Amino acid sequence: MGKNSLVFVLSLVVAGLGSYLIYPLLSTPPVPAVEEKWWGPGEPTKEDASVREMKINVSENVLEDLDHRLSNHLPFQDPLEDAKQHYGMNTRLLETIVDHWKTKYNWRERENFLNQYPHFKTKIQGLDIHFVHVKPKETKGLKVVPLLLVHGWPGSFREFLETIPMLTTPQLGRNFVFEVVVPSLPGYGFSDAAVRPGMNPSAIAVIFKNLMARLGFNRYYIQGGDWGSMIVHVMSVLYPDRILGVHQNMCFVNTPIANMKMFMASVYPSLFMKQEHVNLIYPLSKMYSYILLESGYLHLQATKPDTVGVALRDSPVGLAAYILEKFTTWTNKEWKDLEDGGLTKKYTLTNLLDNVMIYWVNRSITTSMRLYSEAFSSDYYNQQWDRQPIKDVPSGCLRAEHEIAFSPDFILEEKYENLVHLKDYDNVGHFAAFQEPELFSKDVYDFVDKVEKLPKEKKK
Ligand SMILES: *[C@@H]1O[C@H](CO)[C@@H](O)[C@H](O)[C@H]1NC(C)=O
Ligand SMILES: CC(=O)N[C@H]1CO[C@H](CO)[C@@H](O)[C@@H]1O
Repeated sequence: MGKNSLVFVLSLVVAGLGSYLIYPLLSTPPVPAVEEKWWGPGEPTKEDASVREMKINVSENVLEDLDHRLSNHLPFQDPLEDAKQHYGMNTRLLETIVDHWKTKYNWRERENFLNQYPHFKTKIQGLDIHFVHVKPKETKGLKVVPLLLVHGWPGSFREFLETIPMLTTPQLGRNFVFEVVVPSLPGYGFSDAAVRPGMNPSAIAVIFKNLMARLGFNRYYIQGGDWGSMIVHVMSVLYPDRILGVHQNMCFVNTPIANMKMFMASVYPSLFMKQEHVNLIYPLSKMYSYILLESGYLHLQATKPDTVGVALRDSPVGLAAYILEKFTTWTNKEWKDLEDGGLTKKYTLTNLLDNVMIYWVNRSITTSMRLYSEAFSSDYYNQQWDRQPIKDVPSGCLRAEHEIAFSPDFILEEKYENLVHLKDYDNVGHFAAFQEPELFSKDVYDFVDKVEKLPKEKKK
């Protein structure tokens, strides 16, 4: 064989091998089949399908025990000089939080606050699932639009409560109003936890589809951030005929092709995106070192949730430090440089402690953290949900400046094939609904408005 034909054959081999390797990355894998499993103890039984009203009413014992633990915790380790929040939550800040908890925070009052919304439980696939369900006050001449709001970790249904009055009250210039359903994820807050492995985001998607069906909703909108955004993504892929539109804060694409594109775009980023977005993700080394710095908890929870859970279930001050540290760093990247962690700039300590209490009163931190282990299991990973685009379901993204993961427009297009709404917000972080209830509600209204006005063939 001559030299030229050798080169030719070699090029063929390389091209063949290259496309063999790349092709599977370019094509969309089939939608994984998701079974309707039984997650409760024992064998599946015929289920009580009733929807029961419930009031949050924590027993006196739990509150006395909490008081005792708050008053008798061991002295905290002094922070290093000038450490701010760079070594984790600063214990001076924690002192302030615990002092507020002991002297100003009144759980019975907070129960009244939480109970102003109607709470329910219903049995689904062996688990008692808790949710808040609020109908609009006034509906004359308006279309009532069902909306499922899905929280993540370390949040709870609490994050959405301030948005409910706006979402369920008619707004000037809108011809629709929402009827909202806000569940606690299985293993979170007041929902039961699975007793066997496998409660991953797609399993939760099935449960929430069944919850909505139980309430008589077969066509509805869905919204989610954090794990909620993964769950609503899966719902949109599995149930496109039920989902009228999907709105996410934390729209994020994590496919091999998207990552390659991000890498290639780094050569000349301003060719691919607006300057303000360039600063958010480039240089990539800055973005990756941020991810490394802030994702230790994720690795821990994805591998040994039960070990760290022992300590967090035993110590309310430890639990508060662990949870509220995230409300500092994830709300604003710069708050790590503040002595007081910035928390009261966007939240009140009382509201933040409601969220901690929702983890404490039912000791749900361990079961909540297990979601990471299930979502990072090889079983779940092999289903490759990240690579499933949302095809026809109209999609909307609230893109916050301080979100923990940022995907620029040219990357989002890959996953959201019918993206009808994309809006950037400065000075907003990961917990958009909790942090900015008005802005958040308005963005959801704007999104649904756009979808409702779409020509028929673009709608679901
Ligand atoms: C909570 O439970 C206690 C004791 O069972 C009862 O006396 C009280 O009325 C309940 N409160 C609410 C708000 O249901
Ligand atoms: C799942 C679970 O343990 N739920 C309990 C959590 O706390 C509330 C309030 O005390 C109880 O009513 C639930 O039964």
